[in-house]
Amino acid sequence: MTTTKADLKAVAQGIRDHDDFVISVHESPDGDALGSMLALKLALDQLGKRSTMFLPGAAPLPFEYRFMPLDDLVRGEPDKLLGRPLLALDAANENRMGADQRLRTEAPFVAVIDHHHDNSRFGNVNLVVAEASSTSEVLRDIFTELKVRLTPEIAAALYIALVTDTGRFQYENTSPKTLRLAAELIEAGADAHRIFQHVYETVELSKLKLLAHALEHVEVHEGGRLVISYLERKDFEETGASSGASDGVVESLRAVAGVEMSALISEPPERGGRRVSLRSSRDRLDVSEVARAGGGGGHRQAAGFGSDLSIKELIAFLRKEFVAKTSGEAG
Ligand SMILES: [Mn+2]
Repeated sequence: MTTTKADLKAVAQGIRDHDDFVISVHESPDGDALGSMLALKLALDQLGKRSTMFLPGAAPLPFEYRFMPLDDLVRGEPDKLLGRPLLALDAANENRMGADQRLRTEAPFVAVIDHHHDNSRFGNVNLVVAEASSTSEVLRDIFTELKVRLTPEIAAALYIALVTDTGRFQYENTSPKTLRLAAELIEAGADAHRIFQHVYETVELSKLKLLAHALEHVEVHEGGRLVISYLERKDFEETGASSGASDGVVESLRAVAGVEMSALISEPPERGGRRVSLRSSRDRLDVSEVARAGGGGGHRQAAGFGSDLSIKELIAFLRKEFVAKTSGEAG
């Protein structure tokens, strides 16, 4: 039995053996984090198991995900949830789960379910499938193991995760398995067009204005191979945008011809410090290495880290790292 197959069995058994779970995901949650969390909650309901969805911090959810049925989501301090078994989704390491580590340290059992290749495997059982497009794709296999029926609600939650983490099925992580899963979810009742309208065509004007600020701040380095922009707290204030509204900016920068790495430095209005998001547009550059050098992590083509350095210092750091990672190559 391969490791992954054994890990799958172990995680499924851990879910069978426990009850009254906390399900949590990484800070600044994306569609995969939120969709996977909701799908797992609904699956546990179906299995007759109690669970509570928890998200660290108080920042509003990104606008495009507010249509999701997440009314039961608990925010803020985890005090009332301590001592319960923890199911950690889409989080490459324990620090991604927020500064307060007690949910993990006081849990009698921790299961990590993820697809980040650099996952630190911080659970008692860990199912980390680096080839999977998304955590939702990993969850689908767990559901099969646990004989969870794909209801339209579970299918929709998994589909939201799948479509967003694959860049609408265009990123490198999109495999035949991904597309077969998408078809299966639509057959099970996920309304792909309605989800598209909610996630991609319900944009707040403040988000577009924030993008305009980011485009004004664009800096081009290394002959156009590195593009960096930044959003200061005042950019969020002037546009009225929340921190989630900066999602997607770094992908817009990557799309520029000749760009090998794009970076966005932002000052999230809801908390202190700065956040750096990185994207690469080619195979040879692994931006998760740059992110790790900054104290974070992620995927080869999408990664990030938090920092207290100034914007100027961060730009210098990114330039140095980029040159170090790409030197020695022709062209
Ligand atoms: Mn993910």
